[in-house]
Amino acid sequence: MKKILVTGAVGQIGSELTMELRKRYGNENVVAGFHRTKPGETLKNSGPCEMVDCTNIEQIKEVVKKYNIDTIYHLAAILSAVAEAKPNLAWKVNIDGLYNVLEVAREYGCAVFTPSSIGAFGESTPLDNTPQDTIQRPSTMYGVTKVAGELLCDYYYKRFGVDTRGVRYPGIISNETLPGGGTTDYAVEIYYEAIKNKKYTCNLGKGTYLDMMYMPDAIKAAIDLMEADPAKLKHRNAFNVTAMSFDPEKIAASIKKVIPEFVLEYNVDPVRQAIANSWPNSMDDSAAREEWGWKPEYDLEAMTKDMLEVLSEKLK
Ligand code: VAH
Repeated sequence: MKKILVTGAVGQIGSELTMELRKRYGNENVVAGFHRTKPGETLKNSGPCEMVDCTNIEQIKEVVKKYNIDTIYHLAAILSAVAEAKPNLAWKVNIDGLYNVLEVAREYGCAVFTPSSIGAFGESTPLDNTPQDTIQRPSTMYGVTKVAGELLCDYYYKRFGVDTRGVRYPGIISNETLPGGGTTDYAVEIYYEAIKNKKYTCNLGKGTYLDMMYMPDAIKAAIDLMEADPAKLKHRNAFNVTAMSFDPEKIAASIKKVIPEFVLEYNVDPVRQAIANSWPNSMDDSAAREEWGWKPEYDLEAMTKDMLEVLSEKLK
């Protein structure tokens, strides 16, 4: 049976990924690694939790040895907007933290899942139908750490045989844990505000198209890739995966079909807008579809229906 460590397990993706992994592999076989934010009741009461600061290699080693870990889902990271405000911290967590995880994986024979992002592209990348293999000259510290992370994971596979795999996630929308400091956070906040106030002031401008995905598909992508037949993987650490592409107007229109009185306004954040402008409008994810059967289940309408149903209950 797999023995899994999830770093960043209290984050937006990590919190739901940990619960799904516990459902599939058994609660006691999935360790929730946390650092600054302590785990909530759900994570604490459903399986083992351990303090894992990914910038402290000894802490990673201790947990890997204590639980005989064979697979690490490394989700601990500083997201794009926070990374622009704190570039040194972003390098320390996103690169030194990844390096530590890969070194421990090399020493103890663990497979490693590390997400990259649409943030790994820049303005010189073809922004429409962005190819799997193309120019990557990001202009953000987040993007620099994501490109370097992709290359580091490739190196550990080729040089040391570490089973490293990863995807380039788009913006992820979810209704459990709020995202922490990303450029795509608006696409989560808009649903909460639609329920609470029937109005939302968006910090990205009209016509800002970005790839997006609903959390159930994001979790499916991570687990399906880690379960995929390695013989079929031509790429490994940076599969483009997407489910939809929309701008604030489009997501507002889908909300208005359920809440007709919803009003969208704008107050553009120049930092987030500059980051978003350097990211693809839409990615080509054919390599993931061909090499390990990637296929999202949720489109914008299905995601909006589910988000508004779940949040209507949650925010009662
Ligand atoms: C961010 N949500 O906005 C993250 C993600 C593609 C976006 O990397 O930084």
